[in-house]
Amino acid sequence: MKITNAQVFVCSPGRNFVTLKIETDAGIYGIGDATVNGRELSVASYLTDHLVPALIGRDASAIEDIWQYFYRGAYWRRGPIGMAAIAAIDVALWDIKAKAANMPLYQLLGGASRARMLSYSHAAGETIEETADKVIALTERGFKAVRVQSAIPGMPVTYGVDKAGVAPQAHERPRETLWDTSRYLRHVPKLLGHVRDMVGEDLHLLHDAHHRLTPQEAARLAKSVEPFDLFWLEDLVPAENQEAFRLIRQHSTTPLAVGEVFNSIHDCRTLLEEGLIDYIRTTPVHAGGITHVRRIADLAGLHHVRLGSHGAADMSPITMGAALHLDRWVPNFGIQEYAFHPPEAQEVFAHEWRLEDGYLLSGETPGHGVDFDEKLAARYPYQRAYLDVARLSDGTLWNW
Ligand code: KDG
Ligand code: MG
Repeated sequence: MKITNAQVFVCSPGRNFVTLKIETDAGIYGIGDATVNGRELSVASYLTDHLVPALIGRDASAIEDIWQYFYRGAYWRRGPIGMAAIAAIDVALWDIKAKAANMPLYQLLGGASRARMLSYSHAAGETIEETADKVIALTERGFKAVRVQSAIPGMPVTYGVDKAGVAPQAHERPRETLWDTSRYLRHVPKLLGHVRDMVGEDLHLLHDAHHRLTPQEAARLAKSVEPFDLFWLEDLVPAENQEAFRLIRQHSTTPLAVGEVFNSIHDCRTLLEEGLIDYIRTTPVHAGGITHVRRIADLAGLHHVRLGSHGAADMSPITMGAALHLDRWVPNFGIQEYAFHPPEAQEVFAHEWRLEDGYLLSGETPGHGVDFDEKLAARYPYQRAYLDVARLSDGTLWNW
C-alpha cells in the first residue's frame, strides 16, 4: 500500500488546527493532527516543505521505519515543531493501518485494558465561589474529576479565566499579563480548601500551576495543599528542569503531573527513572505520535507512573481520538483531560469518541474514528492567535 498524496490543512473552526491527510493507492486515507498552539504555520510549512515530499511513494504500512526515517534521519531532531510534524504522519499512518485491518486502533495496539476512560474537565471562575459553582455544574454533567482554577485577587488577568464574552487566547499578538507568585501561593490553598469542603471526599480535584513556580515555591504549594487530597498538582516548575522535582518530592506526598510540553522520551527520562512524578502528560500530537508516546508510557509503567494525557481544546479532535485509543490499551492509564471543543470544530472533525457520565469512550469503528471535512474546514480560514505572556510587576518576563 503506497502513499500517493499527503496534504496539510490549516483551519480555524473556533480555534486554529493543523491537519494532515495521507492518501494511499488502496483508496484508504488517514488523518493526523499537527497543531502547535501559536505556531501553526511553522509546523504546516515543516510538513509541506520538508517531510511530505519525502513521504510520497513510501509503503504506508511501514510506520516504524517512517518514524525512524524522519527522527533519526534528521540532523536537527526533536523540538515541538519537528515532533508535531512526525506525530501527524504517525497518527495518520496508524489510522490507515487500522482501517486496512478493519479494526479500531486500540485492537492493533494490543487490545483493550479498560472499557472507558476516566476524564477531567476545567472549572475556572472569577472568584472562589464562582469556581465552586462551576465545579458543581461539571459534577452534575457526570464528571468524577475536575481541574480547579480561579482568578487570583490583585492580578487583572489570570490565564485560563477569561471574562464572559471574551474569547480565550484570540489575541493577534501575545497579550501581556501580570504574574505575582506571592498572591498565587496565598490564594490557591484557600480555593482548593473551599472546593473540597463543598464537594466532599469523593470528587477528584486537580490543579495546574502552568510552570510558574521556582522549585522551593513549588514544594511549599505541594505541601500546603496536602490536606485537600488532590488527584494531582500539574506543571509546578518549568518542565525542562527535571531535577527540580527531587526537591518537591522531598517535601510533599501530593501527586505530581508534568509533561504536556515534552516532545520526546528524553524530556522525561530522569523524571520517570527516579519516580519523581506520578502522571506523565505527553499526548500523541506533541510527542511524536502513537509510536513514541507508547514508548514513554512503557518506561513510565516500569516506574509506577501513569498516563494522564494533555487534552486541552488545542488538541484537535483527531488527537483526542488517537489518545483515547492509546488510553484504552495502555496498562498504566491514569486519567484523560477533556476540554470541550468549539461546536464548529466538532462539525469539521466528526468523531466516534464520546463523553458519557464523566468517562470518555474511544468508539469501535476501524481506525482512530475521527474524520475531517475539508470543504467545511475551508470556510474557517486561519486566524493569527497567541497564548498570553506573563511579566512580574517590575517588567521581568516570567515563565510559561
Ligand atoms: O496551548 C496551551 C494549552 O494547551 C495549555 O495551556 C493547557 O495547561 C493546559 C492544560 O493543562 O490543559
Ligand atoms: Mg497544563
